[in-house]
Amino acid sequence: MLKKIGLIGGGYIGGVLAQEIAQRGLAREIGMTDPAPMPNPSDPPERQEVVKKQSVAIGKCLDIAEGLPTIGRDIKLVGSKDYSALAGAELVINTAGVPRKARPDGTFPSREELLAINLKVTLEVAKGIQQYCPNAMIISIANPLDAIVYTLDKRLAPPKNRIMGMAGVLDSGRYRYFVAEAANVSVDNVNAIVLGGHGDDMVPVRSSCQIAGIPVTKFLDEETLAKIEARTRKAGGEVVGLLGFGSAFVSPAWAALEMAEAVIFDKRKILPVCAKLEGEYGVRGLFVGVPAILGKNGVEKVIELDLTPEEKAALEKSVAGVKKTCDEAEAMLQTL
Ligand code: TXD
Repeated sequence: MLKKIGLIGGGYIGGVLAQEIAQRGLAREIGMTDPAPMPNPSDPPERQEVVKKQSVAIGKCLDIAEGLPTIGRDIKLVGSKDYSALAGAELVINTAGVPRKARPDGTFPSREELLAINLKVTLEVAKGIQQYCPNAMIISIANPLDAIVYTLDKRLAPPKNRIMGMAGVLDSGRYRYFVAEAANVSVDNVNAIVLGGHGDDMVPVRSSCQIAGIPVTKFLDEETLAKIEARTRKAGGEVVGLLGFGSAFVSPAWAALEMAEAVIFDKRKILPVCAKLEGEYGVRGLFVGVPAILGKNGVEKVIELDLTPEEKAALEKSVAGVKKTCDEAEAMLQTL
């Protein structure tokens, strides 16, 4: 159990995180920060006064706190509109920013299209962490995932094992779920990993996908696997299109908590993590989804897989996409 976990952003994912951290007893204190709702300067002053007193973070914390006697947990919950609720956090999970949302015509933006708005938010987040919990381990979830982690790293420069992004556990979970469904076996039996950036070029690695230790190709034919891999790459968008109001939020929260638990309980669990690479997979200075051992020091070790030539080429393409978004982020940061 940690002394304190800080949650940056108290929206859909932040809400599930707080609820699950309380339920699982992962920390003695949860601090949640979110500026919402923000007064609109064009509203009448009376309305602005009302909004100033409202707070999603304080409200969600109070809601969960009032349920603690029912679930039998003694935990402290602190919410704030500024970043003060993060004070003393040993681990922070960042979800601050806007999610993808279906447009009226049913289309939706790519994760990369969120960059301009979420980059500004990320600069505030970095300041908040710097001020209130500069030594906290960081798990970042906000999109575009790889470029936001990269930006936090540029601003905060923590030891490279103490900052990571969550996407691979979710993307691999999606891959595993689709394989389990098609093969009609337990999700527990399916082992699979998705590498690369958290975009539509992510790389589901068929050569390391197994059912109870047996290669997946023994169970599913080429056509089925190709369809599953294509669906995995677009799985985030599938949920965005269905929900209409935003993006997936329960599965991403559970995925981040699998990472958090590996750290909190020093499990040394191998999970796909968006980690800073310094030569592994031929990549330097970028955050990319790769398998890594997660333990009390965060990213303890990046594991290099033997990939087929096709998988290697797919990973190179995905990394090129990550680099492009990070270069765009760098250029935008000059203007902010
Ligand atoms: O696999 C993954 N990494 C992801 C990432 C899977 C699904 C969703 N993913 C991304 O997570 C998504 O594209 C978003 O960028 C984040 C958060 O998604 P969520 O669904 O929780 O979005 P919400 O409900 O809009 O919550 C975001 C909250 C919202 O309440 C804002 O008021 C708040 O962030 N926000 C801020 N919090 C702190 N500090 C600042 N500056 C701030 N600005 C907005």
